[in-house]
Amino acid sequence: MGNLSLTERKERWARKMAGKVRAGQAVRAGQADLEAGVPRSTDRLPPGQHLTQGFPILDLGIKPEIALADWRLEIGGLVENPKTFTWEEFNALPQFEDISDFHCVTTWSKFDCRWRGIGFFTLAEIVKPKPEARHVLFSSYDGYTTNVRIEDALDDDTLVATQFDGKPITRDHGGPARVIIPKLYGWKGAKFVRTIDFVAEDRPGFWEVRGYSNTADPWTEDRFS
Ligand SMILES: Nc1nc2c(c(=O)[nH]1)N[C@H]1C(S)=C(S)[C@@H](COP(=O)(O)O)O[C@H]1N2
Ligand SMILES: [Mo]
Repeated sequence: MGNLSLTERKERWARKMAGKVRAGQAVRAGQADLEAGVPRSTDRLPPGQHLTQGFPILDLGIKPEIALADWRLEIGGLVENPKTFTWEEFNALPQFEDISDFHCVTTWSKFDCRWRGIGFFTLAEIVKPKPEARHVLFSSYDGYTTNVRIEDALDDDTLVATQFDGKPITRDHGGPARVIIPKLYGWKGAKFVRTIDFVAEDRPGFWEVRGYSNTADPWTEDRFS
């Protein structure tokens, strides 16, 4: 698995936030630059996408209602320390905030989404994936599943978000907790996330078995398989 130290990840992430690298391919100006009037990069919209001002809602027609007392996040598979978090335990972990652009395969993009939650790298440091782990599978309270390569899950800006724009994520948008992987199309981010499994063999998820790309890179219009 990735062997970058936490500090190296934070440094890389800071460079992304300062608009200096294309981590997650979302080049953007940092807050200080914006205040100084430095123009934003104009190549933030991937090919075939259009910008939306709203925030569309996409789900399977089910928005599971999960009482926080019953909520659990179970992380297991090929890890040294499998762990099931309660809501209190989960929220006591170090918090991570990240602003990123969201790209849905149905062609809408939303800029500057401010997510807060727990960095995926923080979770990985706790459960300690074994070297055989190559893929990460997510499953959700609505029955949704999706799969990514471990390196995408371990990206600096991947997080399990509990807040959007300073407020708890609404049920419409996948609360209490949802996964955000900024550099991939939105379907790779499981709303209502319930389990995270580290595995050796890839296992296509809900949309992946229905013809969506396994890798889902918005910048190469990697939409369908
Ligand atoms: N559990 C769950 N997660 C999901 C989905 C879903 O149907 N169920 N839809 C995916 C798709 S296709 C997209 S584009 C985003 C949409 O997130 P939003 O509804 O907050 O815009 O969630 C993704 N995660
Ligand atoms: Mo989507």
